[in-house]
Amino acid sequence: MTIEIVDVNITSPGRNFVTLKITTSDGIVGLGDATLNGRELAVASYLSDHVASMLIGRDEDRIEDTWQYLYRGPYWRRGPVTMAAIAAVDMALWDIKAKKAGMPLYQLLGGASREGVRVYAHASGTDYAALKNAITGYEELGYTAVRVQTGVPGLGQIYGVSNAGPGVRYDYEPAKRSGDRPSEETWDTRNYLTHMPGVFSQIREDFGTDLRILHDGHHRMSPIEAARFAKDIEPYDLFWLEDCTPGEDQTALRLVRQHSTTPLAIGEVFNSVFDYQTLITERLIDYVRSAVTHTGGITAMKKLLDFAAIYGIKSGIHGPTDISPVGMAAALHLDLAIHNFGIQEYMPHNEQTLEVFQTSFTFDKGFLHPGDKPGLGVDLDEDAAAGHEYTKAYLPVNRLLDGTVHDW
Ligand code: CS2
Ligand code: MG
Repeated sequence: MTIEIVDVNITSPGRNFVTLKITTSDGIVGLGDATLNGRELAVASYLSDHVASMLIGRDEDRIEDTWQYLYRGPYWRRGPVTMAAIAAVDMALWDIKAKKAGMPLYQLLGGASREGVRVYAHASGTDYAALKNAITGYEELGYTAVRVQTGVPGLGQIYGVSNAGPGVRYDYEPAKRSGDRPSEETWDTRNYLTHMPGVFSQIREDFGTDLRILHDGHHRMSPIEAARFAKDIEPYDLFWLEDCTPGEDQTALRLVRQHSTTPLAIGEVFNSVFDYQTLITERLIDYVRSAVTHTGGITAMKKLLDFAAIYGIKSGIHGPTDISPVGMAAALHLDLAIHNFGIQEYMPHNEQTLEVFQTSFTFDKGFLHPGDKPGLGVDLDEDAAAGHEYTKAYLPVNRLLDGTVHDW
């Protein structure tokens, strides 16, 4: 059998998603997530204009060869657009292979190493009262781990904080439909460094020591600021401090490690194992944060996580709402199968999205399972998808109080 049809689907049920659909000569369909928040059309074009035609007629079973063909063939290497496109093809071919085998993908990856996948939710609030309300809400839903983000005195809307009032879903969509220019937010690291340790102290006082607390620094601190912050929050026993510095400066983490045992997670903006080489071989991180969608797919992610396992480093796969349910399913199948699983991020998609993408996920007491349908276990309703037209949306640009552009 061979690859016969390659379609790129763009839909926007509340936010933009790009999905690759591959159909074999026997009519078997595979799906791959190609969503890159804010640059969706770049990946869609890479697939439509440069990849689709070269896949037609290829043997769909030759997943590794196709991966190498798409990685080495174009000559130009790596980058978020290229690796998201390769990831989509790879996910779709694994989806097809598992469907042909009549089993859920995790079985092809070595079978289940655990009964379920522990997930963490995004708890946020503009102030501590709203944050406490969100944490309480997620604990009542059965979550055992929450990421906590809160407003910082003196600053307006900042990263990761939902403005939803008490009693509503606590999530948020970071990409804003703001026309041709991104929205802008302001930031002050000093206010943040001063404010946050008290927030973690209050959370431990209100929720005790069992709850796994995660926090995302979102690339904003300098190495010495990150070292001070990781040291200051050490008493509050975080499960991880994420993206404390811009991750591409890999050796910056040496300074943080010298001052703190707070576990570190990095990598959601990475797209290749080479982005991690120093971080992993020097044990500068504890969790690998990449998304399957942004790192070349299941083939590449499994190799990356096996490399990390040699150094005692675990998975913490990226799973915000800008990873589609297809990309989330790929993560869950890997999470279930690998030995060095850490935790899985889970921002539940909205109802509109779940009408477009039908998943077989089940949630029970803080653990998620991808289900046992053959393949990834996700179906794409193209009629429902057609009802949600692409709308340009960008992630905000961040500026310091003096106007200097800063990491968002
Ligand atoms: C965040 C993401 O989930 C996270 O850890 O860093 O929500 C990130 O802001 C978005 O994926 C950007 O599109
Ligand atoms: Mg993050």
